[in-house]
Amino acid sequence: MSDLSKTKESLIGYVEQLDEENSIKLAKEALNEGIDPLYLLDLMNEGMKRVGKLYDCKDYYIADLIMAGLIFRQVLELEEMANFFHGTYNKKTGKVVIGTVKGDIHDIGKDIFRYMLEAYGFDVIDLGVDVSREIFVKNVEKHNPDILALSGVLTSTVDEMKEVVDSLMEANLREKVKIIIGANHLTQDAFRFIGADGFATDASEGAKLCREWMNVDDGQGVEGNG
Ligand code: B12
Repeated sequence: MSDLSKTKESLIGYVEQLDEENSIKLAKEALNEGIDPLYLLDLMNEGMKRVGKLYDCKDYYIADLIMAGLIFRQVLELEEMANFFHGTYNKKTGKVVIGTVKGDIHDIGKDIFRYMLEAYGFDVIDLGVDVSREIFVKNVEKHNPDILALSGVLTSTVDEMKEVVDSLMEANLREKVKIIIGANHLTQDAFRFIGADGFATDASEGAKLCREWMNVDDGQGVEGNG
């Protein structure tokens, strides 16, 4: 890449301005030139945060959030990105059930976390978005996963995450599964209130924690990701 800091500023700026064509073009070029895909996602995320701030200030509207989501999704689905995440691996690290909790339809962060887990050799059952506590309980019962992962980007999802944990307790399933919760807004206090086993504000950190839980040493479990 000719000038990484220029690429960085340009990409964040294109996402912030909702410039679909240039965001995707630059992301593709950067990937072809060898940028770390995870670093690229961080840059995209930074652009999204700026979009969120503009929405907060009422300079952007809901249609702009939709557009930002579409741009991120297209970058996530670039062939170069897919190759990074969907390397072939022959090792099953563990089983994870994942979903975005009820009331929330944001799924980009959840999907990034899922792709990372898959790249690490986890078998992931994705329940999608706006998932009720009953569906989580049913699927923990059915699949007997090592880990249940809850995503909730809206701050209002803290209560719903706690309800999911409580419902698992009521169904006598809580002790059978580790629970990780993830979102930008989560704090130690929210984590303690919810009663999960771990939390992360970043997908990479979360994936690292899941590997630790499964006793996977660093450097193992990923093959074919170049
Ligand atoms: C794109 C977007 C949308 C899109 C989502 C498209 C999609 N397919 O996901 C759409 C248009 C649907 C949308 C809708 C709404 N949105 Co919105 N949205 C955004 C925006 C701009 C980007 C979100 C995003 O994808 N970011 C990129 C990803 C990578 O980041 P992420 O999801 O946070 O994930 C990271 C971490 O959280 C973590 N992570 C996430 N999940 C998990 C799970 C686990 C287990 C782990 C370990 C980690 C992890 O890993 C990721 C990074 O590594 C944010 C702004 C922002 N600051 O994020 C607002 C934002 C989240 N939205 C917001 C709002 C208010 C809404 C609406 C209520 C607007 C409305 N009036 O209708 C609705 C809610 C609809 C609903 N019921 O869910 C607010 C939330 C404020 C709050 N306090 O809760 C934000 C912060 C904007 C703002 N500043 O006001 N939105």
